[in-house]
Amino acid sequence: MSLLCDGVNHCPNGEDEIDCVGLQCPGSLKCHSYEKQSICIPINSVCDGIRDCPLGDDERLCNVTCPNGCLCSDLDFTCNRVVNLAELDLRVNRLDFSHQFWPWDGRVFRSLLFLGELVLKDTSLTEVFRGMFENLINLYFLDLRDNAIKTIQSHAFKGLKYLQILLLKGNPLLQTISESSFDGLSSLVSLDLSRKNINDFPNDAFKGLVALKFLNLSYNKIHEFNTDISKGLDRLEILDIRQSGIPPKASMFDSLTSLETLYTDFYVFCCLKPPGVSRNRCFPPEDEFSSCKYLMKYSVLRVFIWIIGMAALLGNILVIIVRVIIDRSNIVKRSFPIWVIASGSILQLGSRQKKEAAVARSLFMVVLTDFLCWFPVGIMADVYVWVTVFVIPINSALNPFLYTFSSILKRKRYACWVSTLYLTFQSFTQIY
Ligand SMILES: [Ca+2]
Repeated sequence: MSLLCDGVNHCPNGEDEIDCVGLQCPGSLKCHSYEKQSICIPINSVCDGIRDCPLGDDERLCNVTCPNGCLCSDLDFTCNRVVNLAELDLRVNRLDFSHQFWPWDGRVFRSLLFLGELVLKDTSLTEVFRGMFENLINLYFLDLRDNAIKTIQSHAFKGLKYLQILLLKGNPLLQTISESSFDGLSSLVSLDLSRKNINDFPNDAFKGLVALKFLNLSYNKIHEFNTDISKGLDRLEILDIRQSGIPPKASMFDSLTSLETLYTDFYVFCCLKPPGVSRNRCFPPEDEFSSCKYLMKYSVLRVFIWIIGMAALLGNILVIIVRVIIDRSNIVKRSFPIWVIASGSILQLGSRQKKEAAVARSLFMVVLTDFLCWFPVGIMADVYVWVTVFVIPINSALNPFLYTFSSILKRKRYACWVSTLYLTFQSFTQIY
């Protein structure tokens, strides 16, 4: 009774704080107001068997029996063992069966009209079956965390029209959501289905969630999310599908007319966002490399990314093979300053130096192509996708050809020229 008119909402809808203006009861009990009457009764009238308050508040919490194995604070029961539901005080407000193995053999909770909070955390629950809680019509808080739930049957939460908070975290085995699983939860505001093993949603999985504002589907293995599944989520404002496995699909968000914030892994989802989601409320945000206009439109770009990327990869692998396995003996010291190359003094070097100068010219070409590829990027305000796809990767694709393979070709030409000279010399000696 001391919680009445104490400035804190203890009842789900704050009934304990209604019509409290001017009601001061120093040293006595404040009754629930009735027909706008403010009534105080003496403390010795509490639990005296006589109904003094108009609504009987003074006799309500009397003779509460605390079940064996439970700790009770008024009508808040925390039980350390399984109790017989039939023996529970029907006026119980809060039940906590955390960490107890509950015999979940298909039984339904008996009618507990005053039960507002039910905690079934870590109870080895494997399935939420149809109508399991339907007699708990005033339940507003249900905690099912850290269980082994694999399936939520259809209409599992039937009758819980005042349920505002449903906690399902820590159920990694959950993979089956049935049709109309959440039907009836017309007051539920937030639903967190993250970090489960959910593969699929039937078309009306979210049917009845008319007040839902936040839906978290991240870290799942969902194959599809379409307008049929999201139909009915008219008031959804925040959707999180990061690492959910959901592929992008045209018009996938069309039925989410109130959506304001969207969390995804790729910017491509932001190209499909409904108009209510502003650019700065779609994540990840757009950057220089993400563009709906280009990446979505031209599949040829994606093909060329692969071709140029594979050319660069193969070229560099061949260079490693040539240099390390075949041409190990030819790895000589070829370090000299680039300014020597650029100065043009290479023309005046000796024969051995001329050989090195040829290598230096290859190096110079490498530096030049690096410069030409990156120079446009440096001066452009925005890096467009065409530059990203074609110009920058050319740099890494060209290097092995400019440096290693050109020197191999030159060496082959040199060997060919020497053998021709030798054959010519031999034929001369045979004639004379
Ligand atoms: Ca009384």
